Amino acid sequence: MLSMDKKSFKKAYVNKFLEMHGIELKEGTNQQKYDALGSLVRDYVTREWLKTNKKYNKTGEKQVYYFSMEFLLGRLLGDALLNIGIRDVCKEALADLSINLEELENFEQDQGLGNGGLGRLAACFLDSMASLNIPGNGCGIRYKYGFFEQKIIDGKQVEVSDDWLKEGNVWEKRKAEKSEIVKFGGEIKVSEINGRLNFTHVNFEPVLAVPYDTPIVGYENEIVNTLRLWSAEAVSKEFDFSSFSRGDFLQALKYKNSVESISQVLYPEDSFYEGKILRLKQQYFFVSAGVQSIIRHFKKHGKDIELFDEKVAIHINDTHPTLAIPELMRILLDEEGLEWDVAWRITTNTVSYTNHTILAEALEKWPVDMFKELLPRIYMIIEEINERFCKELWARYPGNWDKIARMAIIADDKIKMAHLAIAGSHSVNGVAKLHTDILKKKEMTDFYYLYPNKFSNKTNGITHRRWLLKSNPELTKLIKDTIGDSFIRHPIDLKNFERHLYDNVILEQLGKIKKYNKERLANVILKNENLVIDPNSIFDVQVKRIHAYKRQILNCLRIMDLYNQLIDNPNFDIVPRTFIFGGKAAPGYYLAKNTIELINCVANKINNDSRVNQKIKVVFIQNYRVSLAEQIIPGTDVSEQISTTTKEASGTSNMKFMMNGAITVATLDGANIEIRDEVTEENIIIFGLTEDEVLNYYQNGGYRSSDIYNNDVRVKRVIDDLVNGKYHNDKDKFKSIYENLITYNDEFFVLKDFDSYLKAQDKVDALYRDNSKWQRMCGINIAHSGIFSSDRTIEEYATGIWGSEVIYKNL
Ligand code: 26W
Repeated sequence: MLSMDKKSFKKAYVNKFLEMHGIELKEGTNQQKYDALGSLVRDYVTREWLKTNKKYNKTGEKQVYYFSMEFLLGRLLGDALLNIGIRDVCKEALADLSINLEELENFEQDQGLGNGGLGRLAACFLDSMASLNIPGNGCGIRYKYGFFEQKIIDGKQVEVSDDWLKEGNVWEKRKAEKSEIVKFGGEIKVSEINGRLNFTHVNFEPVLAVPYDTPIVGYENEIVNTLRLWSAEAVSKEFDFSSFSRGDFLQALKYKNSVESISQVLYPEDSFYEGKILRLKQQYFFVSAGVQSIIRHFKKHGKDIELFDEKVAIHINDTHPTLAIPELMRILLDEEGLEWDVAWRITTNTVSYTNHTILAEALEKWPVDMFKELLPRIYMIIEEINERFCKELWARYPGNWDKIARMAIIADDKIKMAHLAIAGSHSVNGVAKLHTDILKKKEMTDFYYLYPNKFSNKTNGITHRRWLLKSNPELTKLIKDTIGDSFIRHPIDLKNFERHLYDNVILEQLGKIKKYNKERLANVILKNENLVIDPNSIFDVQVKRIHAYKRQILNCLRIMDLYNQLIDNPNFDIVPRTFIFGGKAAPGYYLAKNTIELINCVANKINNDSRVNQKIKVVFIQNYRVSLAEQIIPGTDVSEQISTTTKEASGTSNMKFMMNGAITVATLDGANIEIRDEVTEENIIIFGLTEDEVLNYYQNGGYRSSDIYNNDVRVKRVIDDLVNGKYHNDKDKFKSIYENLITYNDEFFVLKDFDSYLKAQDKVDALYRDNSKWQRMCGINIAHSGIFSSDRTIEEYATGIWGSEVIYKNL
């Protein structure tokens, strides 16, 4: 923890400002003030960063490298201030200078290099590794353009590119001297030298991978770890082009553009695999650069390559970085000259893999022809891995061709990345108990029987530092004042809060804090959406990617039904509610975009109908992202976690909401089940089909959505409302939703769960009327959220998978 008083901070800040901008503080813009503050804090962090690296080099501790296509960090200033322990000093010092810290923080662009759950999980994990003193590094891509910015125009999503670097980025440090060369295309020349095959890559296209390092600050422990993101550049003129002809000027320009496109933009799909060659290039690009730099660092410190797996763990975040396996093999075989079996032992001991989805359409399968041409040597190695793996299968299941074909890494001219990831790693995990069970008994069952010991569950978590301490300081203070601050280092201690939930003063304070946060959120909505909402109404929130399986449509149909009821019966007594939605649709995902439009049309109709708009309102907040989530979640009463059971691997926003005292309305899916187990049935509202029912329908059929349409008048009415012009002049506007639910038999059981969902919502209404009961439920959720801190998750990875030495020197 940095010790710093207000006076010296003020002095340092004023100096920094002057030095950077050459003008006086009072003449500066807020952007300039932010830049100076960021730069000052970065300087403080840099000192500890250097110290940490020195310490790691000295102790030679095992290093973990978390490989991920996505890191969804959000803003860094507030986090860094909190973690180095000077947030309060800084806030007060700035206030003396008439500067509001929170206002300045808004000038930081979100680092939005991820789509959703998987990318944000990677960010929470980095924070927990640093805070638990685990030598953990991130490895990914420095996309020039992050996840697109969403604008809603005439109710429709419009995508705008996210030029997040335009004002500069004080947090990153370009390390040109640590660049690596990544080779694409070309041919492999095979020769024999001293009885050993030798592979030489010729005529390849070289790409320069330049690392940009970002500090990841641990919580008050003087540890600063590194996130290394790679940027693709053309190799310099000095590069030896003997094996690669750049030809004329136009050729050179073409080469430059093609190289730079590699780290140009993040793919905005998070559930749909689209075998694009550029994505394959991205994957090999960062994985190759990452593995090369790990080996270079390892050897620089004079270590024996055969002990590599004792000192290095590489974790792959879903299958996207699976090429780390053949890339490590390539280096160990071709550059280090190891025998296959030794290289394979080292590789599999080093690599571990997490699966994040069972959606079949998200599985990566690269076409052999495309792959071979782009990565000839890597393909040869995968072929060899496949051959040896199939031999192992043959020995185990002689004659069972079906099984072997099903499990092979290469089949039907495709490379199945999940199979390669399982065969080439020592550990495979799912992200919640239910998800892991489904992997074992369905999706990966053949592999589970082959390698039962490789499989384990690691339920996701969230960093309570960002999602409680930073985003909800008022609640944090109440908890601290009530149970002390041990929960900050041991989030499980939040349990001590439960004892106090029979104290009316505490309940009242909980209510006051929620109200305050709702007022703040109402202001954000007023500012961003120009809509007035009532902080006395229930804030009912569903914010996440828009996807059929997450069932925003179920939520929307329920609102349409409520609207019908209120019109039919003006005396219908409900607690006023504000329905808040947010989330982005993949640009090519028509149904998801249509869903956004429906929500906006329903909002427009309801909000302008004076018969109901004092009781219900609907808001779609544009451009949902990490920094907005931090403002929405503390001000939420009801958290909507309503995915079709079995489809949501875990979910993590469910954990953020509970930690901030919201009541969850949930299906028994993903981590919702574990939340229920923690808080008990009385403190969560569960509805919908069970796992067995869903799996049974998928396996044996028997569900007909039209039967429900014909038999439930409320369902019939809202479905008809989709296509009768009620919400849009163009009656065909929401035809895709109608067809999805009726013509195509409602793959995600929206209509099947409709009745049960309405009952769940009635329960919310009834419970909310009993204020102290409601506050107590909220308190119980907070008290039981500690287990969902990513510190718990990371401890499980560290001890169960990575073999890191977990040292809690600050406890
Ligand atoms: C190939 C395109 C693509 C890109 C990303 C397919 C799939 C993905 C991710 C695996 C999708 C994702 O973010 N999954 C989410 O991961 C979270 C963290 O484990 C879970 O909490 C969510 O339930 C899961 O949907």
